[in-house]
Amino acid sequence: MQAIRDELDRRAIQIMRDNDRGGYTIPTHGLYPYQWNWDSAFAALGFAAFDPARAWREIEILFSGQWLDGMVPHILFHRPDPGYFPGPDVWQCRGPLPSSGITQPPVALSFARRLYEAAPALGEVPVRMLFDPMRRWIQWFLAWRQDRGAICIAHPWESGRDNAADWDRAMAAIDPADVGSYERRDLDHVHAAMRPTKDDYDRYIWLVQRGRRLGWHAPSLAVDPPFLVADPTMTFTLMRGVRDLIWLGERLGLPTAGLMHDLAMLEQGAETLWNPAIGAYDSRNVLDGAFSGTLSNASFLSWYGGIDRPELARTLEEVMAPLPYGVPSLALQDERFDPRRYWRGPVWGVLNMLVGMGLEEFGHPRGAALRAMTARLIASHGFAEYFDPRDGAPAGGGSFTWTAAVWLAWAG
Ligand code: 9WN
Repeated sequence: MQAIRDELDRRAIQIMRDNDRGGYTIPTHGLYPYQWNWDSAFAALGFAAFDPARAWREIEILFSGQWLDGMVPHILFHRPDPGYFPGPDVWQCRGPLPSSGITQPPVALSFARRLYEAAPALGEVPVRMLFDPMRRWIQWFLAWRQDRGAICIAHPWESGRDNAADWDRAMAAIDPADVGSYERRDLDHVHAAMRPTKDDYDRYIWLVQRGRRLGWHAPSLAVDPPFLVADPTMTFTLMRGVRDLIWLGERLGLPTAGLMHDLAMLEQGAETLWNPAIGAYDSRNVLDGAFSGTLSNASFLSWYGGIDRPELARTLEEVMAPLPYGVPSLALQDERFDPRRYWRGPVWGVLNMLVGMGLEEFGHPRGAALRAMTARLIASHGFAEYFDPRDGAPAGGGSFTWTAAVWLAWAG
């Protein structure tokens, strides 16, 4: 058993090294050749297991792309690569580095605390350096992505759960007739049945074209937004990030004024995402006020955010019961469940980890069970991007950084 573990450790470390581009890590060769925001944060946790200084470098480079208004982009295009669409020429953003014009779930805030806790002497300087940039990112979320205290996405890619069923109705309200022609590159790497559809992509690109037309200027983008959905992923990862930043500030004597108030607001915001009809947290379309009625893996992030909810534990039991490898991106019971299509059914190591870590912190036995299931999944099916939740068949890209990181930081 120990020999198998050691071999998996070795393979995970090798994947992280192969995907290292010198200070930042790509998610996987070919399909995703740039630095992605939340992937990088997971990468940092993976590096922390064998190279803590390299772990901090990952986060520092991520923040080197922060915009003047505080946003930390979802992709940093350090070196042009024609293998990914849409690249920097399509986004046309004007941050300090070529980047996309939207953000991603701010797990980097919380993982900075984990890195610090693992090696306080090494972490003190980076935390002091990153503290104000981290606060400014939080303020950006509250200024430009907040509705009734919940945190919203202005593009499905912001949630990190691109084609989740959560956005179906909100996406259907967009008419992308004038999107023009474009060439997808993802289908060169992964079978179309495992990726978002053309209808999805037309809308993704149409939203990028709108942002570009408005110069990615936050106040202009906020006028009559065509897509705005309050999302449990964003709300709970930011809530957790604020808690962890308060912890770091108190530990190092850095200014935390205002953060307690932000936290209280996010806790109220989370209440607006509780959908009694499904007994779980749900996405809420800000434009028409309607819940999406979707049991996703993000529905169970409240423990990670710091909120325990007994009714939610019961719903989690029902969602996990029929499946062997953890929390699916869409419940099997949902008629839209599609076991290989990306965020519409497959199980993802990263989401299993966030849900599981939260449960473990509250002492729920399901947390340890989820960790064991994730370990079994990776040990038997490798370091894929995501997996079929029924039999664990690997799907999407292979040799994936965040799956390696989940093994090193949590499951293994
Ligand atoms: C768009 C890199 C990213 C992840 C997202 C995942 C996927 C991109 C894509 O890959 O999104 O951002 O092109 O499909 O949905 O969570 O960060 O791994």
